[in-house]
Amino acid sequence: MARKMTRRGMLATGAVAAPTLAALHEVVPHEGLHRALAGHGDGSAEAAMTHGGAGHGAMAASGIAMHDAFAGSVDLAANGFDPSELVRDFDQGRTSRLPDGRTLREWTIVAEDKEMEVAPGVTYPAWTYNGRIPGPTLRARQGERLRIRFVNSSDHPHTMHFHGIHPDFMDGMPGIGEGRGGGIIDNGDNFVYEFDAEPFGVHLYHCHAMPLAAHIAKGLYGAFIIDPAEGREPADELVMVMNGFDTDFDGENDIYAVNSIPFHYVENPIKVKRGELVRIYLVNALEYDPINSFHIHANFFDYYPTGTRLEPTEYTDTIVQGQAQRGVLELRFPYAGHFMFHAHKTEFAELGWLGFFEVEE
Ligand SMILES: [Cu+2]
Repeated sequence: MARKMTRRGMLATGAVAAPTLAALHEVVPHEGLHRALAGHGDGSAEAAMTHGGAGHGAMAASGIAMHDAFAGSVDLAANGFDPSELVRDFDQGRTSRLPDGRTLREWTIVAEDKEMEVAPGVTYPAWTYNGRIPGPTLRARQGERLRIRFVNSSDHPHTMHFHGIHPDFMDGMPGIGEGRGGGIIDNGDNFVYEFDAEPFGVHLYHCHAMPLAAHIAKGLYGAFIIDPAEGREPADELVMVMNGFDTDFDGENDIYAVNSIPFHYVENPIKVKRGELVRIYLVNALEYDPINSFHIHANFFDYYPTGTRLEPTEYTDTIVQGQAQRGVLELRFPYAGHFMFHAHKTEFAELGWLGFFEVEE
């Protein structure tokens, strides 16, 4: 393979003959795409760009074509989590009553190193919360007292940094609170984070050890939902954490997904009922790329940024999120059938951030 090609170039020329992602890496130098985008591409890259490989019209076809390049399946059992279950898995912890009548909600979160198959045949030395990526979707109600016992069983120091409102030494920030047992949590140590559930909305937690980008990219993040005190309208609720993996450690992502496994929801569409309210808690945990996005085909949704207000700010089919931005999407599907959703960034979709809803009667 003498000619340098981009990932996109391979799609446009049909050069992908269902190799594994690892093989794909050997023939698709990472810098190729970025050189092409910067105007330094070679002939094949430029040809690919001008022949519509990146066009929106080619999205579905190219996304599916790229899906073929990920042929095979990931050993979900070995990974220890299935995105089809994770998408509706909300961890309410265990509750008890405090003397003042408030609810105390508690979890135990263990950081551990784990080899993870992030695409067929591609293993990744991940760092996880409770053995999964994203970590458990922690769910509480506004005003409750939350207690998270964090155990660091990884070989590296980590923290849990929650987005929310709390005292400084509960912030999981290295250099703040070590005198009270907090701050950076060394391997083998543990710490109890405790604070009130405020404000309601969809938030996230992640490790804040340095170097920050590496600690997040390795898998240490999860969704953190605080329901309004009065609750929300009953709905079929889903959690989608947009993420990716830099499998060759060059500071750029090689695969993209919601809930970690590229194209998982193409092979296993998310089943929903026609006419039923669907609520998506969407979180962008993607490291290295400045923006991510979500687009639904043939439908529109109400969007509640950060989920902190009960009135939507937008009725749309596409939203953009920077890292750590998140929001609540509400929609109903008026038609039965298959409806695609994906990052409205072609490169991300082609490299795994693409799925389907299967709407049933
Ligand atoms: Cu960490």
